[in-house]
Amino acid sequence: MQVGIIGLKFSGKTTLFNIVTGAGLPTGQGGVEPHLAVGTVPDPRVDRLSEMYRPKRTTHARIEWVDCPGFQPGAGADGAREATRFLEHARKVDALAQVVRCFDGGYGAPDPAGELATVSLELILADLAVVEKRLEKLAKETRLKGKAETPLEPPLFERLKAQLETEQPLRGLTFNPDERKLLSGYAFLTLKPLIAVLNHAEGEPPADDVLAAAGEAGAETVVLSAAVEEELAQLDPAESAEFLADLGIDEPASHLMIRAAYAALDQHSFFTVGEDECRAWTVRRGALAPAAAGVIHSDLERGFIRAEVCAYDDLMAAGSHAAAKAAGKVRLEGKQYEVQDGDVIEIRFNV
Ligand SMILES: Nc1nc2c(ncn2[C@@H]2O[C@H](COP(=O)(O)OP(=O)(O)O)[C@@H](O)[C@H]2O)c(=O)[nH]1
Ligand SMILES: [Mg+2]
Repeated sequence: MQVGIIGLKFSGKTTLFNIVTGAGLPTGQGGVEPHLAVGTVPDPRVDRLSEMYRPKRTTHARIEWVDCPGFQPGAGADGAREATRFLEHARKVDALAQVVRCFDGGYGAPDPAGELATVSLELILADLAVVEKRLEKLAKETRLKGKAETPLEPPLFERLKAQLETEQPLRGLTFNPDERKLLSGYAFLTLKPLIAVLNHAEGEPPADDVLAAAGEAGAETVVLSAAVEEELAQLDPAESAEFLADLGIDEPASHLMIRAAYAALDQHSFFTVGEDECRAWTVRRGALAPAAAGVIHSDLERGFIRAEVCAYDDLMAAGSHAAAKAAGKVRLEGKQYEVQDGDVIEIRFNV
């Protein structure tokens, strides 16, 4: 799961990247180089499973974060080049997290709603360019062959064009499964889930109209104060928890970001356990058992026979796998089983 941190220069992207990955990069540079780092997803359930099984390895789920190049709108040729670089990196990720500057910080009066609109327009125009190029190709194909190879495609792309021309993101449209399939190869930016990250000055929560604009722009809204949290993240956990409590912050920014990423991408976790490894895996909500098996290894999906499933809570209540089994809490599930958050799963397969 890859999340791209995007936004204008000096909005706090690199500061947020440091918080979620511990990368410790310098901030305040207006840097335009992309950075990639992996952040682990803390989950106390994995730790407790590990206490129960005492495996050689304990592996938490991971999210890859990309600190995408920032850009400055209307900055001439340099600005255009920066925007192109930003778009190139944003295209590769699964979800976008736009950092919005709500603090002054010496960069001028903040304009959060304006920043949201500016970045949104940049993404819309980039998608529109792709759609127009495809429509030109389809028109040529139709001229040469009398009809488009995939008759579904021209009306679909006309619909995309109409949406983008009214400056609306593509995620506002609904698509049937055939259309989704046709679109899957294009990596449209405005189809990616967007997390709006309101980066505000400590003690100055965002105003209602800013929250409303963020809610309209994104699937998820996160409110944080990046500079403060970056400092706290350098303290030891007990100290930082105390400071967070003093500041009235319930949950550290890294946790808020991870939860928003899971929600935006509609993901949840299941676990595998054993002497070798206890591990958390991430899969789309609603995924069936074979697809979940495929997250572990393609052989497990291909040769899937059955899944032996025990809910995490049942396993903990029973105290051991054997006790859970004796209590009838371990089920054998087939190919149609929809994996639930917290399922402890063993895949039976044959290849
Ligand atoms: N006052 C204040 N400054 C911040 C906050 N978040 C980031 N900054 C500062 O703003 C500057 C730009 O941040 P940076 O993360 O480099 O922005 P980027 O260009 O988007 O990567 C740095 O000096 C940060 O310390 C914040 O919440 N409040
Ligand atoms: Mg930066």
